[in-house]
Amino acid sequence: MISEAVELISNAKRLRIFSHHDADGIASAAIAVFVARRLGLNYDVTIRNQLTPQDVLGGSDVYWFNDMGSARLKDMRNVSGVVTDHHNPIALETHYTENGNNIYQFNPHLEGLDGSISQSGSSTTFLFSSNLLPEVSAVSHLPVVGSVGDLHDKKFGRLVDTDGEIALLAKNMGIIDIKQDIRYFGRSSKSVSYMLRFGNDPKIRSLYDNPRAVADFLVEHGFDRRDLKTIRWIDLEPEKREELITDIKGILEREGQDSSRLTGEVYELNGEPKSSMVKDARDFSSLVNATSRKGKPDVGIRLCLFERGNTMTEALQLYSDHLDSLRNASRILDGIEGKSVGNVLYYDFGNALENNITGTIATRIITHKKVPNSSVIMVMANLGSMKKISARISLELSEKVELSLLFRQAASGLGGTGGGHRNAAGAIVPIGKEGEFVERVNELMKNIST
Ligand SMILES: [Mn+2]
Repeated sequence: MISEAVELISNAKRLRIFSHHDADGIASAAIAVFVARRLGLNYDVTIRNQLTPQDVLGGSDVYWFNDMGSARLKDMRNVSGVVTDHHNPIALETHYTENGNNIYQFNPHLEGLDGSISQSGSSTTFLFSSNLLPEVSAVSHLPVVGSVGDLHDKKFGRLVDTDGEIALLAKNMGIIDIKQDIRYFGRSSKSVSYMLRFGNDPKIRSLYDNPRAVADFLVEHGFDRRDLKTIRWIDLEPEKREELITDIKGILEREGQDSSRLTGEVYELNGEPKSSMVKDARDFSSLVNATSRKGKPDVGIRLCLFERGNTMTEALQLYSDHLDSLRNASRILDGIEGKSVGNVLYYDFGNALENNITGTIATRIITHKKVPNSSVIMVMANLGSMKKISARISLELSEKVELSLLFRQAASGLGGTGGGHRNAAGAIVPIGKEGEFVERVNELMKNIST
């Protein structure tokens, strides 16, 4: 199967690369672009939140869908190409030939792996690409960026299975460094005080969202008050990091929390100077993600493929704009009442939220608000005549529930579509049907827990 798929791409007169709009998708697109360039193919790239009906109609070109496509196989017509995805697939064939299609599908779910932990979209693209072009290992940092962007390191405190193996390859290639360190977000992009204030896995109860307590803690550890806003984790000497980690673990234990989650594997890009805001792979992924959310995914792709200078300047501006959007959304969120139907807690922003950050906001709510482990968090926004819905559930609940299947089931019959992962899913339904969608999800949840 792989050799047929390799042949199909290699011989493409025109290659149409499609990819998802998050960091994992952009990293995947960058890998595909790297391959297409090296093979001298004529190609173009389209970044989508969701594939349009037009995208799946096929034609004489060869298609390569990345970090998306598996949920839409049954909508495809006369498509010749490859799907490298890790979202829950709607058809389990590696060679999908219904409806005039000639599609090779590579997806960890077909190998018995959990696509939400073991193998990201960019890892899937990378794995397939290594058959097309061995030199693709030169961009083996990209699956690491994509995997941490999709939070694949969250459950075990490190990347595992295929994602972990590719990280090791990137390390052996000298492209990334793997370290044991604090796992809070922002090692190279935020101040230490920001990290301790908003670090949430685990939350330091006495410091969480408590700037004064954080400042006192850091001053006690020899920090100058004037540096608190600027000094980053990555600027600290190893001994200082050790000292802080030991003391934070002590606090966590006194607070009765699992301190082992504080540290784990972190990934640094060797090509970035230490002063870089995106030395840390997770910080890099959030920058790449921001370029795409702000409508400039090409900037993210170029960053992935080592362009710096003006590209970096533009990316940093987009990142700052993206943070403004998120701050705005948080403000609106504070003024909006979540509505509950059984275990579903949902927030409908209508037109008040950019519809490409519903997932980001859902992640924020489940991470930062006090919500029960049994809740399904949904964030909704208008998308033309449709309602875009993004949902998150806790890792605990996702042991029992495959949210993507539940969303697919709830949306079908309402004139909508749904899909995604075990713990993070999305749906689009016609405006006016969202109430019914919530009811259906709640009913389906009941069947599972009883
Ligand atoms: Mn992905």
